[in-house]
Amino acid sequence: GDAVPAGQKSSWTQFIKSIASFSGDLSSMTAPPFILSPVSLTEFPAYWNERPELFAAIAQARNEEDRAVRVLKWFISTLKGQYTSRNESMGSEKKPLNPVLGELFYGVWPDKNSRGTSTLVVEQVSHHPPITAYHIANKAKGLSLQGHNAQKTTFSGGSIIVKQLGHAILTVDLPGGVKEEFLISLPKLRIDGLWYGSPYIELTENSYIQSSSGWLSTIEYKGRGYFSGKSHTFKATLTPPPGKHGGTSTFEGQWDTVSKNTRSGAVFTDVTSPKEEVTVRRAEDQDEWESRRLWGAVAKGIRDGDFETASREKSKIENDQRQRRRDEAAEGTTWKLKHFVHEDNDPIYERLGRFYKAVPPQEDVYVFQHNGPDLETDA
Ligand code: 0T9
Repeated sequence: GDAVPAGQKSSWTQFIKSIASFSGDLSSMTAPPFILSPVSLTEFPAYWNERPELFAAIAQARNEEDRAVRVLKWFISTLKGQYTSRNESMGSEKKPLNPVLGELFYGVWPDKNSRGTSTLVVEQVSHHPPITAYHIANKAKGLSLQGHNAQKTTFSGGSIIVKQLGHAILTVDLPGGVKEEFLISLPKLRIDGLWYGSPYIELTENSYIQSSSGWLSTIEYKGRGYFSGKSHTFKATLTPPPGKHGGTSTFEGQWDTVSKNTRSGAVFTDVTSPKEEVTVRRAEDQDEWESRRLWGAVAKGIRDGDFETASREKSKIENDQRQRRRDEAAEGTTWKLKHFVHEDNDPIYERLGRFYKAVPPQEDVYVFQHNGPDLETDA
């Protein structure tokens, strides 16, 4: 099984070798055409809300434990979109477009069956290294998710190992002005299938969801050949606040299909039904910094197999970026973020991360300024 097109075999081998010998920012490396995706990384935060009804359902919880269960259920149900959707839509994992500083992505999931409207604001807050900040809100349900993402990649045993940097905080508004927070850590990934030119992701090690109520989900990821013999396997353990006895529950199965409550056998997550992609304005109607308009000509080139046009248009964007950085340096100014403010320390991460001994013990944060476009009325 070799998915590398005849004319690109040597450039693919060359590309893999250069990954192997150089660990660092893969996003800026030039890859052979067949592995290019026409989608920018700024679109990826939309994966968090492609099951809007599961997100909204967090607001319907009866108590703290029930809320922690619903948050876990929503989280597990996003993994299929996050980590296998390129394989489904394009046949394999592909190299996304590397966002430029200031790139934006806006979207909405309209209200339906009284789940409320949810809105998405994404901004590329750093180019080198690439860092993407996002905010998702369902105002009617009092839910918001704020986070940022970066990656540290290494090469080992023929696979790319991706350590995700950054974290997400889910905030739930409770009656009486009380807020409950959930610190969500991000799993480590391994990209396999490289030699055959058909990369795919497997999740490894653990990730955590720590609630300010004290409930903690520990999610353990395994691939083929481990505890179930199937790929995309996980086991999640939900434990009560320190000092509270009993009440531990476990869930296991495949994050890309079905999982069950270990004790009762009841279905926990089922992502075999279609997901709901975010609604985005037509590229022609977008602002020039919005992802699909900014990358429009490059994306068209990639889709049409016209890689000469794609690479010419990509160079235009990169040259424009270089000129902007030179102008800023000459004027002694720096690029101003539009929707987020960077802070060196996230007090919520620090407070909640202590429960599970988060590494590192402190992280920075990009605080959303609540100045996104009026996406709710557009919907
Ligand atoms: C956050 C997600 C992340 C972004 C992507 C590693 C990766 C960039 C980051 C972690 C999302 O919530 C989830 C899914 C997929 C991740 C990407 C997969 C991938 O391959 C890229 C890297 C930078 C590459 O493009 C590697 C080269 C390529 C030839 C392998 C397909």
